[in-house]
This record gives sequence, C-alpha cells and structure tokens, in this order.
Amino acid sequence: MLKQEIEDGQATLADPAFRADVLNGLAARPRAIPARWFYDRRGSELFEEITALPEYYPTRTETALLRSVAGEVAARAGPGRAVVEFGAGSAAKTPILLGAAAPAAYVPIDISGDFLRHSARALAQAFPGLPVHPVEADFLRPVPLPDAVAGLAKLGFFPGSTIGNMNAWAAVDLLRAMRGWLGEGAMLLIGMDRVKPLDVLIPAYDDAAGVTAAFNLNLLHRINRELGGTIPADAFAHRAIWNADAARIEMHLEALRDVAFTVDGRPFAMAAGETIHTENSHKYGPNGARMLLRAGGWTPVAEWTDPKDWFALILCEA
Ligand code: AVJ
Repeated sequence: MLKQEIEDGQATLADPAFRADVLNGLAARPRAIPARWFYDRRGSELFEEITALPEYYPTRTETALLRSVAGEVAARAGPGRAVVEFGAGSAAKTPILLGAAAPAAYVPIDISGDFLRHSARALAQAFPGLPVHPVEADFLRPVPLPDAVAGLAKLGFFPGSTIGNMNAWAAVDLLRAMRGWLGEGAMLLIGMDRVKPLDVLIPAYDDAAGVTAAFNLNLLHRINRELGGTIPADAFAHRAIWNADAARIEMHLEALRDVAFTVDGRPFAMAAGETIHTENSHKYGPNGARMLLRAGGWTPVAEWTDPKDWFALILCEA
C-alpha cells in the first residue's frame, strides 16, 4: 500500500480492470481511458456537484420531466412490477418513479457497493413495505437478478443518459442484454439526451466554476493514487469538444507541455497538445434514439420531452 493512499484515506487494492484499461489506454493511439473510471469516491462527489451546476441541464430537465410523466408511465406499466434500476440510486429520480409505479419490489444495480447500500437503505426507509434487493454488479457484464423477483414482470429504469457514454454497438449490446435479464413482458424507461445548440451543450461540459474540469482531472489523481502513477496533473487541461460527425460531446485531457511519467512502473511520454480521450456523451435526435432502441430489441411505446426538447424519456416494450 502506498503511503499517499493511507494519508488520503482511500487505501484500496487497485482494480486489475482499472490497471489494464489505463495501461492499454495510455499506450493506444489515440490515447483513451473509459469514462466508467471517473467514479471513485471523489469522482462521484464531483459528479453530484456537476448535476447541480446552472450549465448542466440534463439532471434537472430529466427530473422535472419524470415528475410530470411518472403517472402516465405507471398507468402504461401497470402495478406489481419489479423496478430494476441500472446504475442505481439517483436520489432525486428514483423516488419519483417508485412513488408513482406502485412496484412489488425494487432492484437497484450498481458497481459501487457503498453507494448502493446507502441508497438502498434510504429508499427502504422512504417506502416502508417495499422489498428492496440491491445487486452489486457491473452491468457491462451479465447481471443475475435475485430469485425473489423471479416471478415478477420487470420495469427497467435507465435514467441519466448513461447510455450516451457508449458508442452505438456497445449501446445495442447492452440494450439486448437488458432485454434478456429483464425477461418476458418487460418494459424499459430510458433517459436519452437530445442533440441541441452548441451554446447550450458546450458549457454543460465546460462550466464556469471548473467543476467538470476537476471531475475530468480527478482521473489523473485517481491513477496516481491507485496505480502509483507520477502524472503531473497540473500539466493537463480539461477540454470539451463537439464531434459533429459522431453527434457527441468528447472530453479530453490535453497535455499543456511535453510530459513524461510512469504508471505502475511503465514509462509514458506525451507531447504538448496531445490528449487522453476520457469520455463520450452521445446525443440523439428522435429518429436516432428510436432506431438505437429497436436495434437493441426494444419497441418504443411512448416518448416524452421537456418543452425545449432537450431531453427525452422513452418507454419501451420488450
Ligand atoms: C453521467 C454519463 C450522463 O455524459 O452528461 C457529466 C457524465 N460528464 N459531465 C454525461 C458527465 C461530464 C454524464 N453521464
């Protein structure tokens, strides 16, 4: 264990998948590290801060939209389903759906056990009598649902435009896998962010207070903490750009000068101006969204957007 890890109070055995993704990603051209590694404890805190920023419209737009359509979702899904949430515990959104849907059980799935137990406890308190069955799992791998909900029809809940982090083929693979896990007669309520003007999109990923910059740069600190890296984080700057061809916001970390560092003892060198690609956030028009869902084995049956058409909630049938 590194001395610094002890001082940070974040002593953890490095996840071998994290190590592999970082070492392979830094060696690749273009250099890229998957966005899922943003979310250590500090990264999760910073993301919570992002969701409250004036420029970051998705969370508040989706939450307000869900509040206005939850009754209609519940009417279409019918009572007595098990709500299965992927990437569980969005403190504001989940109670809105559970309050309206009158589910027979709630199954939050999350990769972070701590976060999962915390949010599962809060929801069990808010909905006494609702059986809560948390599943600690990475939903990019097969997810076994608890036996306790085996006999119930499922309503999948995948809010936050998390699907936007995936390229089209990975998104289709995940949607198809969800269809398999949720089984016969399942429905899925998914949040997808819309294409919109760049003067709205760019500030949402490059805010004036610098919280998104700190969120992006925290990945370098995490590499240093958990993988014994020597990356000079102050030599990197946050970049958020719109890739029009792929209809996505990309976040990068750009080297401001020539830098050399090691990670897990391996040497890397980057020239000034070179970047590490750290996130894609795909945006979908109405046709693209429906096409993606159909390709993933789901039939859209209802769709709602906010008055500005900035964010969509889409209800699908298996
Ligand atoms: C959690 C993936 C939906 O893409 O908007 C926020 C993550 N990145 N600011 C997004 C994020 C930078 C967020 N998702």
